[in-house]
Amino acid sequence: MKKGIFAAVAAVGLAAIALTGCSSASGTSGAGGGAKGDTIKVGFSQEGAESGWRTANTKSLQEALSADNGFKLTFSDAQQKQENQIAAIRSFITQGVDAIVFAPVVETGWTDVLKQAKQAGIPVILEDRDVDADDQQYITSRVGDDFEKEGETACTWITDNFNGKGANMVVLEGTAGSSAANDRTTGCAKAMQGSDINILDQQDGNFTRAQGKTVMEGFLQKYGEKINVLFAQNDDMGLGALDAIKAAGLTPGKDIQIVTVDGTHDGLTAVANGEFNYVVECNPLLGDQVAKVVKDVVAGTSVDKLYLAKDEAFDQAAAKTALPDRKY
Ligand code: GYE
Repeated sequence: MKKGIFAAVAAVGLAAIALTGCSSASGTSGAGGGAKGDTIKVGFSQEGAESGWRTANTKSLQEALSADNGFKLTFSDAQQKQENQIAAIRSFITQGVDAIVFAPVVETGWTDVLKQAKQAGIPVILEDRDVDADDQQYITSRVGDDFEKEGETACTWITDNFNGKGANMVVLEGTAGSSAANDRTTGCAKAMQGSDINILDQQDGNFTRAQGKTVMEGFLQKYGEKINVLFAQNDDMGLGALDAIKAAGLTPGKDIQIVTVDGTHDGLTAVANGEFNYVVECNPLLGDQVAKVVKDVVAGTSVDKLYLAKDEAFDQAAAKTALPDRKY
């Protein structure tokens, strides 16, 4: 991991929650192991496998939470279903893992299972998406990206290029109820305030190529050539939309300009080719920072409540420069 990628954000009054029963060799209430030198048992509940971003994120965590690095990892893919994540976390609690790492598919509805983890003395570390304010009290730390800032950066590019022209925009939103989608929508709205850009439509494309394509087909049938600009809340939905736009006889990047979030290899390739116009990065390589937080927590060392990755943004020239070294 390159130095300086993460900025710890120490919120006032949000010092790391005191963890009891997690750092002793015998453990208490089912939280066994974890003393210095012991293998650390981690349960990781990943929310799905819907995008290129997610593939890179899963790989990064699996590599960092490896046996060589002192971990025994139990991995579970919830296929974007909250009930699967709740079941996985319950099973981690029963297994008596030392720590739970969790990428929540949506923001709300976790209170019961998070309370159970806390009662069992098992720390929960979020990676990627956030839970809502009520449930944050049960979380030891979060390692992720600043989704609101990403949405604001994306839509600032749109206002810089389209404000004052009476332009029409459509939005492919990420999974309904996810913090990634909610916060990108909030950030975008901030940037759009006071502009004359008209949002024709915004719909959930669930962060997948297939749904991005289907929803864009619907937009094109309804609004056709009226659409000037598309904000896709991830690369994959934007890439799916490319097919729909081409099939409608329009040229992506020209007839309809496209801004996305993630900055995967496929996304940056589309910017370099001129099919996307601008991509805001969301770094998925969170594994090393997560592994460090887990080790510190299990050892009883205090950690920050939030570690945010630094994200860049790419126009065509920047994408061409970045592509040869792109890791995901
Ligand atoms: O942007 C998208 C993925 O939660 C930040 O989820 C993540 C988002 C990412 O499916 O591609």
